[in-house]
Amino acid sequence: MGISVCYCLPVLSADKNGQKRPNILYIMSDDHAETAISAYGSSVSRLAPTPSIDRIAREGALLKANYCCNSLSGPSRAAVMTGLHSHANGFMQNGNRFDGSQELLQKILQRNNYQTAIIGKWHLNSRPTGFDYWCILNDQGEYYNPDFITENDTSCVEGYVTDIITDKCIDWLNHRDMNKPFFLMMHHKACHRNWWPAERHYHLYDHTVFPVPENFFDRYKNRVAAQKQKMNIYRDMYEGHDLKMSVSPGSDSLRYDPWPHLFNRMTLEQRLRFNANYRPKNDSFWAQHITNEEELAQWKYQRYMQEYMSTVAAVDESVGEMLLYLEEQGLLDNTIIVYTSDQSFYLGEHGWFDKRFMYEESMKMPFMIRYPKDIQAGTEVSKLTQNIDFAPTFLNMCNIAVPEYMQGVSFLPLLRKEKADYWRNSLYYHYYEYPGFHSVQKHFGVRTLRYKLICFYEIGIWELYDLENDPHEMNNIYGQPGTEWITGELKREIKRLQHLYEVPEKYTRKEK
Ligand code: SGN
Ligand code: CA
Repeated sequence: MGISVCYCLPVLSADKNGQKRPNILYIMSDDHAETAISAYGSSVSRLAPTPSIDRIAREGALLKANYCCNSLSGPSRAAVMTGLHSHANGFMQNGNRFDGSQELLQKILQRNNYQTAIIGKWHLNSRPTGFDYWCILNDQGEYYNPDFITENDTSCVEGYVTDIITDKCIDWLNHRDMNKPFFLMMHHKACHRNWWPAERHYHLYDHTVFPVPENFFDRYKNRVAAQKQKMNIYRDMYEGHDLKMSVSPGSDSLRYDPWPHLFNRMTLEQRLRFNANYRPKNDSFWAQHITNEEELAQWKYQRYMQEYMSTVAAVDESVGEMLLYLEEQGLLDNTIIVYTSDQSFYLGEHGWFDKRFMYEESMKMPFMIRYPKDIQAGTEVSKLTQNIDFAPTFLNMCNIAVPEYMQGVSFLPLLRKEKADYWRNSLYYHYYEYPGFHSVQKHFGVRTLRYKLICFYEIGIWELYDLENDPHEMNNIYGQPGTEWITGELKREIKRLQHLYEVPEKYTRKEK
């Protein structure tokens, strides 16, 4: 790729017109489903609202068609920091080692006098670069008493991970250089598997019955790759590790726990409170003598949702705390505040948890942004945006030139509700992690405003969805009479995008 880096001369905290540069607070959680954020208005989120996260959208903009380019933690984080698709930034699947020597959003901001920091999940297997301060979780991190790694040491901090990250962020803000604008990436571990709630939320959703998605009992007709996955709530969740189910009535031992070290990290008191919470719940499960598979699947779904939404509750409190802090410090309006997640997540749609597929629930990325100077309260953006656009957008908002090599495009005009007839009508997606966790085949595809064409290229399977008539992607119409024209158009569009983004030949595949 012809990379021409646009280096901007370091200037003080004002741009060349003397305008004060905004701070950026970028809050990103992990695996937070769009349907679990009440600003997006789902029936699930109405039962478990997220008022603080919603406030960002209400006082700013809500992106309604924002997507990631590769629905997995490491690849999404790499795309955000580089403005590049996975093949171009080199981080294609979890476990890769991120090349921190390349140009990055935080480095450009640093050269423009920003003070930069990242606190929380990193998950890129190399040491962070471009940050004045970093304090990261070890790999996925732990919910209770997690280890934090800094430039100088690794230390275990007692407490609940979401709360600790919040405290660390506020502490860093309190001790920052007040003469410089800041860029803080606050990366929560929650609501990632295995969904351990904070103790104060142990009983939050005990009596909530979450609506079961209409395609919960999907049998994956005409969808070979979907048949092959291993992310089914009923079949693939670990009953101990994920669902905290006990081996028998009256027992505190969990049915199957492949990672006992997570429990071993707990203090005796934490462990006792954990047992005091789960034992009666598990005993009540045993007393129901559920033997029917469908009923058991529904029970597991409720347990999953109660746990998952409880971890969301702590994230929402954390966002509330950060907003309050900025308000008290008089920083609210001069700070670009973002809430997003590395990808969205399945909450029982198709019977699943996890992500990875190019289907809507996992390709989506919730995104809201508040910055009154550029964004009117209550703005909604429905054009197609993607995580590779974040870096260009932030630079644009800070009045810093966007490097030409970035593949993303600033969506600031959309946030400002400017006319943008030139805006893209399609998005490129590419998932690479196979074989791997949850057995999702490698695939690439294109999403337009109405259609989605996916190619599982190692098994030679194509899928075509008409999202207007089939929003839940249950009916693969690839190869059906009447779809020839649109299929041809979409295949040409995939080729155009692969050419535009310079996807190496080895990652594309000619039609079977
Ligand atoms: C862990 C999870 C998987 C998950 C991956 C990737 N298992 O391995 O379910 O798909 O992370 O998630 S766990 O039981 O160890 O939590 S990602 O968000 O980091 O990409
Ligand atoms: Ca994730």
